[in-house]
Amino acid sequence: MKNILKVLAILVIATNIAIAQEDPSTNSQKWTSARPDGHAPISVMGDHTHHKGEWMFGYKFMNMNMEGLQHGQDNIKSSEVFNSYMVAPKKMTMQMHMLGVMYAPTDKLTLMVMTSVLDKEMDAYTKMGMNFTKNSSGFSDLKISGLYQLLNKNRQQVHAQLGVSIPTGSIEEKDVTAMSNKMQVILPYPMQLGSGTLDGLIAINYLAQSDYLSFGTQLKSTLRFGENDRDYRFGNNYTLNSWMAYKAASWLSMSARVEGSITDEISGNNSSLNPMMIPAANTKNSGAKTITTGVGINTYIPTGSFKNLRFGLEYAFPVYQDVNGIQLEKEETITLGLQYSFH
Ligand SMILES: [Cu+2]
Repeated sequence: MKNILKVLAILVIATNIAIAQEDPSTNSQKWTSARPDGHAPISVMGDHTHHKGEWMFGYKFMNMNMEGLQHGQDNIKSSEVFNSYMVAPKKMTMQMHMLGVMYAPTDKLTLMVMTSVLDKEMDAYTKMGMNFTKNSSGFSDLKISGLYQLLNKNRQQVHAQLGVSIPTGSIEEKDVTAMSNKMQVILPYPMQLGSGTLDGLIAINYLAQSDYLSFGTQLKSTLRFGENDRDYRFGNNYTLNSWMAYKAASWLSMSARVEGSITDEISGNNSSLNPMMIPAANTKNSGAKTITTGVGINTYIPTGSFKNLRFGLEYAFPVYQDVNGIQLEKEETITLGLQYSFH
């Protein structure tokens, strides 16, 4: 993990030097979003701001896969799970449809609202080898944020995000399992759709660009307070996300991204869940430290009647994961999205 952080630090410094040296005559210019890499890789949220009076509508689709078992940093066999639990998870997929609206009442302030629909599926099996599938789907939490521009000069921008996540997502998702005698029972923590708590979102972004390169970094945290109606609270999350992009044409850029993320353990517990049933029903098997990398493309229409229409695609995969207790292992995440902005 240390080596990866070192590589990341060197990349950050090298890009900044490259950007600073490339064209000194443009140093007085402002940072601009009017280019394909004017937006971050499509998986990143809150990476850009808008000009006064500008609207943006966006749709993103994310597909995340998890498969195989992990204990801390190590892969384990199901027999290790069955020593302590009745059921072992096999794989889980999460699909997310996100709809977002952005509006800038001033050049300094951009407002952002995002709602999403989740579709989760977990395959698991009992010690006796009986396979079964659990599903949950519906709206997740509603996120409302303000993005405030703190600096925009020398082709660099700094902006902060302050927001709230309103618990519109259900924490009462139920399904029939192999162990529930055909009854609907409450599903484990990762299968729920919302946090059930009012959460704070806070982030700071730094963006820089030159004629052909751009760089961005975002430090973000999701801070959760209190306890939900089921007497628990998901762990806080802290993320450092950095990306670089190369503008290959006026309409196309290619990006690379590295994200370090820490999620704390769940506190409290839902007393309707049996913590001996499946690892995901036990709060000690929650939270992780991960490093994820991603490669992607952005396209942008710079002129004509579809001006400011964007498409982005990113493929991301973990290069390091250290989970608390026993959890499913993260595999790839694919994100794609369309964004359209207008005055
Ligand atoms: Cu936008």
